[in-house]
Amino acid sequence: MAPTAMITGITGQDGAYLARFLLDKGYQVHGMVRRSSSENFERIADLAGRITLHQADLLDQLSIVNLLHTVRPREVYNLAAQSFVPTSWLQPLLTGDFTALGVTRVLEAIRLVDRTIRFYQASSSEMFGQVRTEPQNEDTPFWPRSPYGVAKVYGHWITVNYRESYEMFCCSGILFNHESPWRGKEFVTRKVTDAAARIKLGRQDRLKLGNLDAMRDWGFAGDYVEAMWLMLQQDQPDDYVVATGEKHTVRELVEIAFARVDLNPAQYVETDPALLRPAEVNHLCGDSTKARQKLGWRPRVGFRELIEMMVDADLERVRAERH
Ligand code: NAP
Ligand code: G4F
Repeated sequence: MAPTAMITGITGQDGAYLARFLLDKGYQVHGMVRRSSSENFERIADLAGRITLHQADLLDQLSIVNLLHTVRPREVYNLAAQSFVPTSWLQPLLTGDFTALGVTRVLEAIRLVDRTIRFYQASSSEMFGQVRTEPQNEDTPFWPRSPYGVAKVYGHWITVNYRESYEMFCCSGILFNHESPWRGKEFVTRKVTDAAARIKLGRQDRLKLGNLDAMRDWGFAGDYVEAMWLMLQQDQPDDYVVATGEKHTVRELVEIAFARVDLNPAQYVETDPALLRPAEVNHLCGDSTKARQKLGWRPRVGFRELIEMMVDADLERVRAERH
C-alpha cells in the first residue's frame, strides 16, 4: 500500500516542492491548511485531485489531533510556521505561538494518536544567529538573533526532547536558506529577482534593500525537500544540517540577477535604513558533511543557476501579467 504523508505548511514554498516530491515517490499526500477568507493555493493549484487538503491550525490542538485520527499518516512533515524574520519583531508572541508552541502541538497530537508516526521538524540556520564558528554543523551552539530564531530553537529542542522522552521517531532538519521561483516575494532573493524582471520590463523604477553585506548559504528548495524525506527513511531518528557550504553576499545576488537582464544595478538599487533589522545575522555558512555521508544527500543546483532560474521565471510571470 502507498505510504501516507501529512504536510503542515503545504501552501508554502517547501510544502509545494515536498508534495510533488512525495507524489513522485508514490505517496498519498495530505496537507493541512488554515482557514482563510480567500484561498492561497497558488503553489499547489496544479495538484488538485492528487492531494487531499484538510482544515486545521497550528494554534488549535484539537484540530491537529482530529486531523491525525482522520489521515493516519506514516510521516508528518511540520513545515508550517510564521517564517519571515522581520515580522517576528512586529509579532513576537504570535511567532512564538505558531513557530515554537505549534511544534509541541503537533508532537502532542502524534503522541496521543500514534507514536510510530515519523516526524520531521523544519528547523533553521537562523538558530545559529551570531555565529561563533564557521562553517556551522550539528554541534555548533545556537545564538538566535530574532524572535523567529528563538522560536525555532524551542522547536528544535522540543523535537529532540520528544525523541529522547518517548522514543518517538523525531528528526530536526537544520536547513540553511533555500529559494526557488516559488519563494515568497518578501524574502531577499525573490524580492531582487522580481525587481530585476519588473525593471527590465518597465514595470518598476527602483529597488530598495537593507544590508547588502549580509551573507547567506543559499540553495535550491527542490534539492532540500529530498533531504527532509531521506531523514525519515533512516533506521534511527537524528538531526542534520542541510546546506551548500558556499556563502554569498546580498550584493552578489543583486549583481547576478541584474546581469541576467543586462542591467547595471548601480542605476536602480538603493539602500534604505528602514530595511535594516534590529539585530542582524551577518553571515551563515553550513557544513552538511553528516547529511552527505549518512543520507547520501547533496545539492544539485548552484547559486548562479538558482538566481538565474528565479529571474527567468519572474520575467515570464511579469510578461504574463496584464498592465
Ligand atoms: P513559507 O513559504 O512561509 O510557508 C509557511 C507555511 O506555513 C504556509 O503554508 C503557511 O500557510 C503555513 N502556516 C503559517 N502559520 C500557520 C498556522 N497557524 N496554521 C497552519 N499553517 C500555517 O515557508 P517555507 O519557506 O516553505 O519554509 C517552510 C518551513 O521551513 C518553515 O517552518 C520555515 O520557518 C522553515 N525554514 C525555511 C527555510 C527557507 O530558507 N525557506 C530555511 C530554514 C527553515 P498560509 O499559506 O496559510 O500562510
Ligand atoms: O531573505 P531573508 O529575509 O532571509 P533570512 O532572514 O535569512 O531568513 C530565511 O532563511 C532562514 C534560514 O536561515 C529561514 F529560517 C527563514 O524562515 C527565512 O526563510 O534575508 C536574508 C538576508 C538578511 O541578512 C537580510 O538582512 O538579506 C538581508 N536583506 C537585505 N535587504 C534583506 C533585504 N532581506 C529582506 N527580506 N529584504 C530586504 O530588502
